[in-house]
Amino acid sequence: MKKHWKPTSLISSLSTSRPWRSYTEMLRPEVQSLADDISSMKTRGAGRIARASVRGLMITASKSVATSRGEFIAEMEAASKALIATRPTAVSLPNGVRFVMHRLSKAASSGTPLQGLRESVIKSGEEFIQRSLEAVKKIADYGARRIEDGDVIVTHCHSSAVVAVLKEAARQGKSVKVYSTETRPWYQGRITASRLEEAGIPVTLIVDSAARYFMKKADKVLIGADAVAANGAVVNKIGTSQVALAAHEARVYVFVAAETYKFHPESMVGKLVEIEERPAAEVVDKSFLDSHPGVKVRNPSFDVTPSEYIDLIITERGIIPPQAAILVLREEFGWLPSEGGALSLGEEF
Ligand code: RUB
Repeated sequence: MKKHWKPTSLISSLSTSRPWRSYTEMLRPEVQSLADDISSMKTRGAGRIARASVRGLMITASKSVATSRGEFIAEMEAASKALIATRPTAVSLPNGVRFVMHRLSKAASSGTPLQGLRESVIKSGEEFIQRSLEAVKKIADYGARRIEDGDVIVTHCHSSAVVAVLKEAARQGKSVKVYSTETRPWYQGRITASRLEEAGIPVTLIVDSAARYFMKKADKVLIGADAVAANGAVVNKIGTSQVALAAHEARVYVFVAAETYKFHPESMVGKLVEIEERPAAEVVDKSFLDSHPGVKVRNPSFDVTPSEYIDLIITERGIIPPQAAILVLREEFGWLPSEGGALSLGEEF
């Protein structure tokens, strides 16, 4: 089944800055190594990095040797800043950290003693992780209902929410075939392909540039998200917007699987999602760079797909059209203060 469309654009900003090193002096070695794993993409995917960061806060709290509430809070804030700065695009990460820090800040202002503050971090961290895992299960359930028996699905990168939807559809007895783009330069498409293979779902790995070639065979595109903006635009792995564009041209549905903690609160006051730019050496090897000093290499890690190229966003609260993203944000965060548009670490998740 095909659909109608109209185009638009959304501007995003690019970042090459890596400010997180400046916060690391106060980090415990275990948390430092957890932050390194996120930054080097050993831990990757928006949901996983959010849960890992929250675990980083829990470790900081449980191993803290702070002797005063002030010292403890300073330590937690330094860890928060370092963790948030490891990867700038996935908004799940600051949202996860805020979830915990907001509860810490509330406990601190109500006079909770040091041990209670520690417990607050551990308890709210466990709650976030639990909610996050449950959200993926609900998305799998809601998303699978939108998959029809016999569907051919194109996906890009590796999203655990997408894999969960596909596995649930298969579990319900629906037969699906998947084209997984390999996803240069990190080849996350191979992870998707192997997860689907393990689940017995027929999968074909294709090069990224073959997405349009295979689109005519597809019924749906199913992708994950690193951030969802108030206007319904979706930020996901670089190349997603090209896949969506090819789907749009071929009138193939584009579905996004995204937990609500990937919705970007500051986008309600016009803040752009920062697009991470990663090292050139991820694209070509060092010997090429050394022997071709005149060649410039760019490596943006994400891109923005405007809402007009997206049909549905599958969240744990239900399935919404992208234009309803603002309603989800309002429900989660209320209206943000307009001045500066900044959300402090203490704001509600
Ligand atoms: C991963 C990516 C995924 C989203 C959603 O990028 O773009 O589609 O993060 O993943 P990277 P999930 O590999 O650079 O982290 O559904 O697992 O949260």
